[in-house]
Amino acid sequence: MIGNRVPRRKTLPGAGPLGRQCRTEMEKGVMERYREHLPLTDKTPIFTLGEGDTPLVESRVIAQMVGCGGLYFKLEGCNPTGSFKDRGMVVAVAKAIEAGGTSIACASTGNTSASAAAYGAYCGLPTTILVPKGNVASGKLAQAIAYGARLVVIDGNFDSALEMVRALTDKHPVVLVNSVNPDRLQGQKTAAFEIIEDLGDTPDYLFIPVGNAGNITAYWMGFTEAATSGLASSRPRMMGFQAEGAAPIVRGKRVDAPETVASAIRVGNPANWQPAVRARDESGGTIDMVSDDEIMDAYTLLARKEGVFCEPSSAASVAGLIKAAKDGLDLESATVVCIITGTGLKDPDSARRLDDVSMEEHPPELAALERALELA
Ligand code: AN7
Repeated sequence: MIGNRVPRRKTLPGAGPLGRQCRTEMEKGVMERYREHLPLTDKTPIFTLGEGDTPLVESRVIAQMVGCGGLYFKLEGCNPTGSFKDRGMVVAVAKAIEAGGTSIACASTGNTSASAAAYGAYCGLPTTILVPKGNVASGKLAQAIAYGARLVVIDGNFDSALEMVRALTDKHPVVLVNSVNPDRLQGQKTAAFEIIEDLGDTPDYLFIPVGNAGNITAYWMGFTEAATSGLASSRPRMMGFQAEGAAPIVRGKRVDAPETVASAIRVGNPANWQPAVRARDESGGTIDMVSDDEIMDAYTLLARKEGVFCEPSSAASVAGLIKAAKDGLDLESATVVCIITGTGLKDPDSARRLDDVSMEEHPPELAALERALELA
């Protein structure tokens, strides 16, 4: 099969936010497309930067490795700022404007801040972001700077930055757009609808990285609503994965000094801890952990064998799948989706640290190049 995109059920093009006909679902954006499933009113401003409608790509190599009948990657890095955060941010910012908000703020391991900064810029809302010192991938910082956000570096970890921004927004008229804001999760749940539309029904398993635990909570909400409304016949088992050095849910207690190469999920006290545990238990799934080595192995495998370049945190879903298969999970007749939460371009330094990279220098002469490539 050359075109390995799953055929999407045909949906007739309708009018988008600008009142014109849209060629694609992506042009409509998450709010227009899923209007009746979201907490939108006549007063909610509807706009889009082109979020949602991300590809579901079939695996060739990893599917075989883990003995899986049907394995798909949901490429959330294809969202406008390169991560899944845009689905929720567009709704959170629209609701903030509807409520009369004039500025927004968040704490972030990087992707939330990039997304807030983009939608803040689009809507003309001053955006303040608090990031932990020294632990945000360079692409994400570049985005915050380019979009013109007020960037505050906190000499502490993500958990202390979140505490601070919660206190700040409690006290001042600034809207908090972290995933403790319920509108964020409402927007993020739309990814579950897309998976069901693409596959025709719910998958058997959903593998997903867990940091602050908002996304696993949002997917579970989406799958639950889809099953209740008859869009899907059942709900998947939710398989969440934390990094070993930042695995409070797995260990059952907060981690004061979380540490992992997967900086996006370097979280010691997840805000959505309890809802994530409910998603795990109600679905008959698991929340487990993977080591940094397992994460980087999956990261390399995804890029080199599947053509999917993601950031290390995103690879935690696939590392989790490989681990579960090794531990004996039988996936032969299962349909499995791994959420690839963010693009690899967010974190170029992680790619450059791969130690087996061959880079050589030659003079600009064909003969020298041919010798080097053993073609002459
Ligand atoms: C690529 O940006 O928490 O479990 O502040 O960026 O919903 O937190 C990012 C999280 C997975 C974990 N993959 O999602 C932030 C932030 C990527 C991420 C997660 C994040 P949650």
